[in-house]
Amino acid sequence: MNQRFLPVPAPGTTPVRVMTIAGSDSGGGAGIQADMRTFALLGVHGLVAVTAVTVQNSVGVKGFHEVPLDIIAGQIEAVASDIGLQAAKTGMLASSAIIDTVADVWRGQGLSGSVPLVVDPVCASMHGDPLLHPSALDSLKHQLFPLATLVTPNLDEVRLFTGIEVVDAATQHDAARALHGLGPQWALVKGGHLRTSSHSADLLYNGTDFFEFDATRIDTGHDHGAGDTLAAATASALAHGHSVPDAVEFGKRWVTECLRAAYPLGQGHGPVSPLFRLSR
Ligand code: PXL
Repeated sequence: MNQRFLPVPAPGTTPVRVMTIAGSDSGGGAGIQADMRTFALLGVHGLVAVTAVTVQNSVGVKGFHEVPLDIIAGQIEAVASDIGLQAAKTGMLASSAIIDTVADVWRGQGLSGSVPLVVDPVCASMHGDPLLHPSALDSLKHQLFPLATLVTPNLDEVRLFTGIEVVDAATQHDAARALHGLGPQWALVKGGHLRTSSHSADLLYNGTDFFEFDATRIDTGHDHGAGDTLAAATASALAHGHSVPDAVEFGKRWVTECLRAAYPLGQGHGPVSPLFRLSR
């Protein structure tokens, strides 16, 4: 799929809808805010289920408040039963109880198997601040991964879920097999953090075939929200009916452009930026 953008809806027509089930970032660069930026600039309508409200800036996450379970379930049910959606992605889910709730509602609303679900298994911020209780790893693995069309862990998350330390192409393949064994239809092992090796491609696997995506490494100190943006753009392409390999290729191209356009913000790490799409 050699496409930079998705079809833009004509004014007054209802766009394709994509839901994010994720945490809010007060700094506006990651989480729900990153997803909504990408959704808007790709011309899809973003739907939101807020799971947690983080208190953070460019330097770190100072804390977070979890949204009550009935409100999380209610948000998903309200929009699924009325507005409808063509894809969804999950980000920060914070706790085992929230993960179980999201999985229950996903099945209960009949979305499982009919609406593509990208699970970005967010465990910590780029500063290393925890965004998921360690006790919730098992819930992600056992409740949500089996419902996922695609899981998109980074290498730290790969280690937490599979115990595999990815150091080269061989261990990256092992990790993709192990992740796929946890139940998602597709597993993407992002090589972006493999800084010690010349090998940094992303590897996608569906139990039969491997697809490799070359990484154009953009060296920027401002990559806050990169994982969220990749997952949001991939989900948007899935919502338009693209295959998983095509959607991942599209998402990678999009996040690479957003990394190129990343900007400084505050005293710490700035966000990747889909705002480049607005320049003519
Ligand atoms: O980029 C991962 C992420 C996801 N969601 C929220 C975050 C972060 C990183 O800080 O704050 C709410």
